[in-house]
Parts: sequence; C-alpha cells; structure tokens
Amino acid sequence: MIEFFKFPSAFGMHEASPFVLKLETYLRLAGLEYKTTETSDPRPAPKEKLPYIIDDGETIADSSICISYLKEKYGDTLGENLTNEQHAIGHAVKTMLEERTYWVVVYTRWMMPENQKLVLETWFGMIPKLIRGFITGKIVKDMRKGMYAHGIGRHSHEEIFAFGVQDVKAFEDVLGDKPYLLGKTPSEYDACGYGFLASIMAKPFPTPLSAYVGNSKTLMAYIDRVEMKAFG
Ligand SMILES: N[C@@H](CCC(=O)N[C@@H](CS)C(=O)NCC(=O)O)C(=O)O
Repeated sequence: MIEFFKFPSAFGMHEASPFVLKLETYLRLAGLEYKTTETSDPRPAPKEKLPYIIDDGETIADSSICISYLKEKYGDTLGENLTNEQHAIGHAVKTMLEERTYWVVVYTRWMMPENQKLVLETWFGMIPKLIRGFITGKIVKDMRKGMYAHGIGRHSHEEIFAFGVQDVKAFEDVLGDKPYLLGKTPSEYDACGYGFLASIMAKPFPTPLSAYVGNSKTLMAYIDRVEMKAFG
C-alpha cells in the first residue's frame, strides 16, 4: 500500500501545507488506497520537504513527481479525456499557484506578525522554551532569505497581495461556470487548485487574498465541491 507522509493536521484543515493537501486530494480523487504517516519534522524527508510517498519500497518526493509516478503506475483515469490544450492550461494554472501564489501564502503565514506568532506556537510550541526562540528565529530568518531570493520578499505588503489576487482571479476566470477547472469531472489540476485555495482560506489567517476568495461565490462553491468529492 502507498505510504503517504504528511504534517499533522493544523488550523482546522486536513492539512495546512498546500502541497501536502494537493497530493492527498489527488490520492482521494484518483481512488488510490494509502496509509498516512504524520511527521512534524521534514528534515529526514528525501528532499527535506513534505509530502513524499513510499510505494513498493520506492521513495518518491515532491507532490508533482509523486502524481506523475502514480499516474504512470496506476493509470490516469482522472485526466484521460483531457486534450493536450487542456493539459497545457492546467499545467500553466498549477505552475502559477505553486511558483507564485505559494509565496503569498508563505508571506501570510511567516511574515505577518500576528500570523507568525500563531504559526510558531502551533508548529514549534512543543520545543522547550529555553531553545525555542533560537530555533524559530533561524527558521524565520531562512524563510525571509528564501523569499528575498525568490523575489516576492522585495515587494510591499500591498504589492504581494495584489499578485495573489491577480492569481486567484485568473484561476476564477479559467474555472468560469464549469464545476471543475477543465470541465465536468475533476482532474489532477483540481487537486492543486483545492490545495491552494483551501490553504488561502485557512480560518486563522484573514488577508486581502482570503477576502477576495471568500467574496467569490464561484471559488467558494468550487472549494466545497472538490472538498466534498475528495473528502466527503
Ligand atoms: N515542490 C514541492 C514543495 C513542497 C514544499 O514546499 N513543502 C513545504 C511545506 S508547504 C515543506 O515541507 N517545507 C519544509 C521546509 O522547507 O523545511 C512539492 O510539490 O512537494
């Protein structure tokens, strides 16, 4: 059976990481059986990040590489009716969410002072107080460095959220009045769409971006629809 490695649930979500939530949603939409192992520490993971899976003794890391592996091994029933053009649109939307919108989520959780406090208490509260500040200080510093290297960290608060709103608006426009991103049935791209939109809507982190999504009937209905289909 596929062994799926994820973070423990947090903030009232199945999973707080958009990438982990994406892969779990894919596993469920594809009807693949898996067993979950929760870990708070991604450092022993093959790429020092979650998610990853172990299947038949093979370890595969990175949500997209896991999905390619699963499609190859178990068949791609979700995407079988999609045209090359639809795959290209799905790929572009997915890459937008993962390579840019993701950083708006990182900024939201790690750089906005009230959210950072909650994240550190939730994820690192179990570390003895004496050394906690030292460890979390280094994590936040590394996160800030990563954001600066990516480029998002060079923008103002307003500019960062303007980018985020542009992204989800683009998602909303591609979705239109279809039930799923590319048509009547869900595909791997909906696993990604749900993973990111649900992460943006995590209750404890209100932002201009969650306000935009929360005010969009189309996006809120979409989140509910994919959630219901995958998690029931
Ligand atoms: N490209 C990777 C990204 C995974 C990723 O960034 N995971 C984050 C959580 S959202 C992580 O494990 N971070 C831990 C760390 O960087 O130390 C994927 O698709 O799986």
